[in-house]
Amino acid sequence: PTGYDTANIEAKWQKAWDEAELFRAERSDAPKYYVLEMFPYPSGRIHIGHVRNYTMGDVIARYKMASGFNVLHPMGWDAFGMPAENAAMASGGHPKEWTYNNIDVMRGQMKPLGLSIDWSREFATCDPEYYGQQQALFLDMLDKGLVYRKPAIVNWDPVDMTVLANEQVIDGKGWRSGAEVERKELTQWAFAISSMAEDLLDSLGDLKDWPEKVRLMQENWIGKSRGLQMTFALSQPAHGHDGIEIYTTRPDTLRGASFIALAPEHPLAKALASENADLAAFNADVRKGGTTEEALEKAEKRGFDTGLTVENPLGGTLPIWVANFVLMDYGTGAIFGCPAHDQRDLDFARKYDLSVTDTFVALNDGTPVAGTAFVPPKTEKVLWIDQPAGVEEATGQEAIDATIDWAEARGLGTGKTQYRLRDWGLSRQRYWGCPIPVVHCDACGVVPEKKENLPVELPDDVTFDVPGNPLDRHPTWRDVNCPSCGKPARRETDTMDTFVDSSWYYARFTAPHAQTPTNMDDATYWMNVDQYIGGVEHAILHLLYSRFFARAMNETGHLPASAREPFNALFTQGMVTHAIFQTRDDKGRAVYHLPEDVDLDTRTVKATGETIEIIPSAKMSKSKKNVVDPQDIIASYGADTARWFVLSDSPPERDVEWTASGAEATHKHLRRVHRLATDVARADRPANAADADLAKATARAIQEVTDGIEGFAFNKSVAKLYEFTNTLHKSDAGAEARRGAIKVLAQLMSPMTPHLAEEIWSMMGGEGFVLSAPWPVADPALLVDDSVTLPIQINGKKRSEIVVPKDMPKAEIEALVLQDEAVQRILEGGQPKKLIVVPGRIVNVVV
Ligand code: ANZ
Ligand code: ZN
Repeated sequence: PTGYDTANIEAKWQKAWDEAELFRAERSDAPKYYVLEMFPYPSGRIHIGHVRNYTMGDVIARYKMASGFNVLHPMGWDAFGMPAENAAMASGGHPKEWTYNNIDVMRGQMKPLGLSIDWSREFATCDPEYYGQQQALFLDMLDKGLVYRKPAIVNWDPVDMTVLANEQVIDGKGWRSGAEVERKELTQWAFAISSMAEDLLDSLGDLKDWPEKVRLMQENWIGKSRGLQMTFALSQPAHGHDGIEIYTTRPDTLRGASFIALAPEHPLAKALASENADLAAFNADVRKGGTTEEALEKAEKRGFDTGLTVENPLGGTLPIWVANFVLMDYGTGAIFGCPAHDQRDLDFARKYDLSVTDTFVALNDGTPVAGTAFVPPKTEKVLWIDQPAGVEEATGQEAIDATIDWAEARGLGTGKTQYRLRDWGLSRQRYWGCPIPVVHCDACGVVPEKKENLPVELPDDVTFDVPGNPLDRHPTWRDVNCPSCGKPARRETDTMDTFVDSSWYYARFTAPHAQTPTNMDDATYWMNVDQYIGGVEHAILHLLYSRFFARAMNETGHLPASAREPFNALFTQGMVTHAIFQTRDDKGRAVYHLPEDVDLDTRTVKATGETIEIIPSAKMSKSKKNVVDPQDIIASYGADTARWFVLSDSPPERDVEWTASGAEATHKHLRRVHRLATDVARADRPANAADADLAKATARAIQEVTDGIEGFAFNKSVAKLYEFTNTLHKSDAGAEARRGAIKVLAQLMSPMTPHLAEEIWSMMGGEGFVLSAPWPVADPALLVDDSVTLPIQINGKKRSEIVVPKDMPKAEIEALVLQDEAVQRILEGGQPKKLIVVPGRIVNVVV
């Protein structure tokens, strides 16, 4: 077949690449380049958004290969997690089966895309070979104190019977079950990520090739602040407490203190509750509702007056309340409420009729801001009212610093740097995760499993008919002998948060089958990831956890120090969107229609003739019937069309809208390129004057396409390639020159449309694979633009322009100007009064 038969062409080249093991990465003397896209969760099918993500990585990988780098471009599966278990509960299957089936399906969809992936390195995080090494890493971290056990207040989903991570709590409800989340105290494993807060914050400054917004999000998440830890003496000692230690980041507002609030889990609150049934009931009630800041922000502020008071060092006393919005694991679990400047405190004070005292007035208009919960600006000067440290006109920051000094001098408290970042609780009461490799022994306590017994494998024979963790009710799995004393003991049944799996996979790819978490030689050669690509939804947790793990792996001897920041460059890509086609039913509710069921010319539903409403560029969602399946696109147009489309039109960081007409147009263009190459291959035209012009256009195409790829502006590269194809089409150059230009076109297209590029390359008699040919370099001499466009002004108004060689003598330019049509029309056969040529800039004609 001579036409653009995508199915054959693409299968042929994929097979050829495979057989040549073109993408297999081995250590070598060549400089290395590691490109990684965030690995997918095997949810079922690949999505067109995945196609965009992997195509971007593939463009970089292929471009770097052609540029002489030894490229590592791996792929794997982030395969543990609740959806597998939920599917098992819903349909009676097994999470393992569900997961590996999905992986097979998705791999099967991914391979036809022709990605330059080293599939020999593929793994799924649910492979015992992977998670066994994760367990080894866990034990090494345990050894170094980087993971430990602590009582923690967790989000408890009473329906799924599991602890939820904060981000799994949405509006106070479990993300899967939708049940109202409760707070529960459990002994949990935690990673000591906060011990690295300072380093994680400082090093952000070195990540020059990360998006600014991601660095800022990380910075805010780490949330460093300097505040005051201060003790308020109890007016009357109670339950062995003489005072209450609070933490504040705004000691400058101490004058506005109107009450003390304790977390329900605060030791004093608990002690009081033990003899006060009402308080006990209040505390129990507060446990309903998540521990996320968002949940606490939204929940109605509620409190319980303990009747106790503290002495206010500024005079008088303050009542002690227990309040639902104070967290036990932040600061000291107690605060002073300052209703004048904190919205939560203000809501609380209004509800319980507590005083509101202003501490400053704005300098500009002098109006007090009481009752608006306006926090004194840190960098703007204000006028303070009776400020304890005696400041008058000062910024918030100056007042904070002065108040900390003031409190320290009086022995009231000490300045303290605090991070919002809390240690990362990793215990999950689920089956489909990496078992935590420890044993509980009555005699020895918590004992690490011996490394030679790893992996601690998940049992296959589990049931999901009842909620809760199947590992807990397995008849035998828990029963083991203590690794220390040998007596009967119990296995830990908690598994690890699935974020653990994705926190070190990039390191494992450097030696996916090593008998240790990594192999230092391989890790040292391949790390760091030179270019990481993924969705901005992972900007905070996944990246922060990975940065922590890279440090932990360095401290446990699994990564070199140079890999403590694992990702040199990060790119966050936009989504692929698609229009939603909707009508409304008689109740005004939206009814969605599949693209193939509507007629876009008449904007109607084909079957009923109803007029459709088009919502452009919407996020794809099954329920809105606007999902594009890559498999359909590949079947009708081929992978190269899908790849080219997702790169064109929009800058990679922005969303791109998928349209049927755009896909059609893309395919037409590629077919045209194919035909052009076929014609050129056959043509036999002698060399001529147009050859030089084509050589210049080729040089410019090389330059601009390369710049586009280097600058992550693939859409610009694509646009240039369209233009270059047109130039080639129109060119009268000889056959030899055209063949040369087409070969370069194939090379420049190869990162985006690799199959078509190989096809053309071989048509042109190119040697080996297009990918193995060195990336073309533009001849600098051909890039110099040696002609200029001169505007022609007649009596001060621009009327025309001429293009002339840069070095054309004035006299020749003058002669050309006089022949210009517009000039001749105005001169009507006469001579101009004046003709002034400013070389390289402008021509002025005065008549
Ligand atoms: C007095 C005050 C006055 C506060 C004011 C704020 C504004 P960031 O800055 O995010 O770290 N806080 C302290 N511990 C808390 C806990 N365990 N649960 C809930 N809230 C707590 O937040 C620090 C501020 O959050 C602290 O400063 C404290 O309220 C509150 F105009 O103290 B502030
Ligand atoms: Zn023991």
